[in-house]
Amino acid sequence: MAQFEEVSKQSILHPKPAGLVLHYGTAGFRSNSIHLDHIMFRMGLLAVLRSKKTKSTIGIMVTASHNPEEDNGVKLVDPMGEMLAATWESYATMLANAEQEELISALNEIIEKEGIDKSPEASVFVGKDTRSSSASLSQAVLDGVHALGGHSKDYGLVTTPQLHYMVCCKNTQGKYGDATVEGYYKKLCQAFTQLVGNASNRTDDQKHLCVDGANGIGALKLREMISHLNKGLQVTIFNDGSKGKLNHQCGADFVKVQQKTPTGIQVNPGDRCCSFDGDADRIVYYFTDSQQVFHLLDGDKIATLISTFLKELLIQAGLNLKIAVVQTAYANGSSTDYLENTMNVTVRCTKTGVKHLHHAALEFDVGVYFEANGHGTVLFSKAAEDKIQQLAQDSRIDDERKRAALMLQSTINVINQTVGDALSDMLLIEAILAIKGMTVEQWDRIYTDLPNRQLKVKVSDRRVIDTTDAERRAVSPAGLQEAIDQLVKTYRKARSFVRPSGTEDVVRVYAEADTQESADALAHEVSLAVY
Ligand code: 16G
Ligand code: ZN
Repeated sequence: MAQFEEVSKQSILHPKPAGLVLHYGTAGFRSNSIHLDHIMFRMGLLAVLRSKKTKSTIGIMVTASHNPEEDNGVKLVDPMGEMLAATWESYATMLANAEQEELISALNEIIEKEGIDKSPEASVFVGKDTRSSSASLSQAVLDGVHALGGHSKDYGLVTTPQLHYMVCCKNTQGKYGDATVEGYYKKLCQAFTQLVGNASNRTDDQKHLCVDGANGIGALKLREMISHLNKGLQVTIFNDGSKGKLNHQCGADFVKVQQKTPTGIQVNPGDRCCSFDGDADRIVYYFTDSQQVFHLLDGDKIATLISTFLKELLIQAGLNLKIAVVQTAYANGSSTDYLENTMNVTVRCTKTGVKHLHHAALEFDVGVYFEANGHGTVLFSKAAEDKIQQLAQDSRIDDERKRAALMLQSTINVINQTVGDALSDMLLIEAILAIKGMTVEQWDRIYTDLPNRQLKVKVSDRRVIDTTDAERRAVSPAGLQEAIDQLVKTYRKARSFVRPSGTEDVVRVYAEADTQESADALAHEVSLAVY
């Protein structure tokens, strides 16, 4: 490619520190922002190749999600708005770690292996979060795209799920919606308004929600979205970035891990609250009761609420569609038990990481997937969407079926099927609570979480731990699983597993049992067995 000269020239402006090695992990590259300039430039290059290969628009998001403000990161978005294909993750790692003088041959290697035709135009959508490093890092991405002759569209400050949405809209020629932030708000808000039209006599109290924006992009975008809602939702935004630091003692990850209210939020007992994470692809709900006890409604509770709602609608509509919930090993045992034995819903367990859940959810007509940490969405198969569409337009059916079909149709429109989306999930949850006339306390009482504990263990090499059965059992090192089994046996309703983290240099330990003391003790004992 004649462009290679330009790449060589430009790459000198984005030099790789010799010897630095980074990996494209579960959620792309993530590190302290000072190490990332060359990575960004090179991901711009890679996105151009991916775009030529798929003959589609590719997305690049500059964010480090719930990590501290000093960190940053980058992930690529594939044509339908999904995560980058696994084979390309290894190209990303290879390209990122090529020393300066090896860069062109690394590009050539990818072109050859993938048989990339150089002639198609390349198109790349770029977005960034509110971190102070994001502006210059996203410029480095754009430099990479342009150096290899690609076209770019810079969306500037957007949430991660908004960028996924734009990519999908563009590649489906607008069938999924308009590839603009305005189009995103219009689609979601219209569907929300239609849904809550089914809720009779909502009081102002029921319309009110407190949102912790993690001092990030979610707060900014929520404020924009609210203006499209015609007062259908009354939101008080805390941690909107005007004072506090991004993700510092706030946000969905903090609330989930610490199991407490974030700082910077003033609420009364019973107030319905939720927290976004730093790029607004996760959401968790919570409230404090009159005894000042904190109650968390995490991804499992959200999945239960949504799947119950959808199952009821499918029955009312008389539609025979297969619905399933996809979870990970972190799902609370009570949620799995409730879904399988009370709701009679199929439950699947996959490895941690959005792409695994997403993939499994695609196997069903209606696949609801959520990680306990609050990342999740609902996927409707093409066949399911068509059936719902047809029924909603059928003039011969009775009112109850019609109402259910229309609500299913609005649910399809309010949910961002490309990836977990805090803004979109929030609208769906708020609509369901309104339609069911349900308070956050009633939602919480659907089932009671088993007490649980998560710990991190630092070991010299976390990769010696290998797991199977969706990370629920360790196959190496020898003897570890047997030791865990023995420990679990000594507690009631207990379960525990260990897995190497995909994002940090630690081993994670999870334990649950009938009391908090037991869960804490079991987690501690298992972490000793890991050493
Ligand atoms: C990443 C994943 C998230 C997962 C987490 C686990 C994506 C977009 N994000 O943030 O789904 O829960 O990693 O981290 O896939 P861990 O491997 O360090 O426990
Ligand atoms: Zn995130």
